[in-house]
Amino acid sequence: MATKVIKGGTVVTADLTYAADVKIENGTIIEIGPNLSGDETLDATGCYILPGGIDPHTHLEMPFMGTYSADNFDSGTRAALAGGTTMVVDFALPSPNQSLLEALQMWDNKSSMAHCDYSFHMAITWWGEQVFNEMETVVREKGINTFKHFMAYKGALMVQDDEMFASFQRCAELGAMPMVHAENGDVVADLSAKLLAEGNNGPEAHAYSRPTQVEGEATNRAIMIADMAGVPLYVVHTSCEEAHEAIRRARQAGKRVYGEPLIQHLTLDDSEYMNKDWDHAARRVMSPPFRNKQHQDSLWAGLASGSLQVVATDHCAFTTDQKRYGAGDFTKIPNGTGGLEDRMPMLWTYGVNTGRLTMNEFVAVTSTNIAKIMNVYPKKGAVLVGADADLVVWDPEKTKTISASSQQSAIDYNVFEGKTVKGLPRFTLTRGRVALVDGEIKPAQGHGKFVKREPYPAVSKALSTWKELTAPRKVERSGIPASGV
Ligand code: DUC
Ligand code: ZN
Ligand code: ZN
Ligand code: ZN
Repeated sequence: MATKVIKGGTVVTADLTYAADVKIENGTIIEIGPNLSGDETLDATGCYILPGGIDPHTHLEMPFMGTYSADNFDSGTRAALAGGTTMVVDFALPSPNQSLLEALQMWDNKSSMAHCDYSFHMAITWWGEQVFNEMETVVREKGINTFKHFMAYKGALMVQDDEMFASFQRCAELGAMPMVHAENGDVVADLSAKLLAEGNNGPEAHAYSRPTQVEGEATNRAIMIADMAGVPLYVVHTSCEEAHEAIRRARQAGKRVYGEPLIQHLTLDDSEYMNKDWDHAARRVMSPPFRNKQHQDSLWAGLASGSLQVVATDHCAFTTDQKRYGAGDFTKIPNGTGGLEDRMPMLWTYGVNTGRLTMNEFVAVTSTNIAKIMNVYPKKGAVLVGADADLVVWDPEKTKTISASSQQSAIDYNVFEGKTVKGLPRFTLTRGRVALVDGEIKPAQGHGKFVKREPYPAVSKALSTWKELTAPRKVERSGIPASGV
């Protein structure tokens, strides 16, 4: 097998920075050290060699709000590679009463176009004996160890607290981890109806309908339910201090709770919704909505101090025409924004270049932490001998101005339009294959492979049955002497 050497660069990992060459064979890192040579050389002079980014939160070709998100696994993974991301994790989303395995098959079909590696989280969008049983197959045979729960989108994706509690307990015994979209869906539905009745039908009302308390309440509730189920918890798109505070407090109390701010929430604020141009504001409608500067500061502080662990995108891109489904009724604007191509350069520019994050913290929050959380470290998220050669040769001097006219994403705008970034990939490698050279994509549809993720050490001993879960049973009493027992 031909070998490649990345030469003359500085390796930056979550914990170390050192000068070394990196040698690759057969998609794997085989040697790291000085003065290496191989059949092919990639010049990394003046550059950092980082583990490829992992975006654990994307929605590619997702059926949602009467349409499909516009980026599929082709354009989505091209966007990822263009920005230095070498693995995406998407959400398989069963429709009501659909089998989890059938939904997984659908996502499996869509992902055959992927240019980089990928994995899936399974969403629990309804509850019943079939879901309970299929969860075991999903974990033990399909290699998926995370289950997403929507606490919002009432009447569509939302699950009730009792369903969440049951599913979390099932996760615990399977060695899987629940994830939550934490917003109180009942309150959102109520506020939305009131705003519409008052004649507030524009995109700014979307933000009014989802205040930070809605997120703080749901985050606290999910944390407590996870604690009662005895399972860790991953909170997606943490956007505000109320949610961050709940996560911080839980972690301080020894609970394994993780928080994931998005690059959009870190760098864009709620003034975007006040733009007089309807399209401008609607293009930025996502849930949770953008917040004010104080909340942004809280998220940056969380990343620096370790109370928040991951930066993702929730990449869920809709064209302007799709956004216009919500003209006259903000509740019908498809929720979602893009970010896959821009996450790493934006975080470097606004995090590392400003001194808010060290380079090692940058690697931790874009790659290594989530690889560990999802149990795929060190295959992914590492620059180590034996790890997949998912690597980025990062040029800290390279600049560009973000523009929809030059992006990989299929949509007609970019929420970061006009922002100048400094720090971009010179090369992106996916399992040793050079997929980006100086801004130019070398596409290889179908190169991407599904990455299996093994269960975490199970929290409880034996698997329960549906009958046991639903039968009347003795509830653990916390220290209160029970009379007559
Ligand atoms: N939020 C979005 O903005 N889009 C997709 C789903 C979600 O939770
Ligand atoms: Zn969400
Ligand atoms: Zn505009
Ligand atoms: Zn999402």
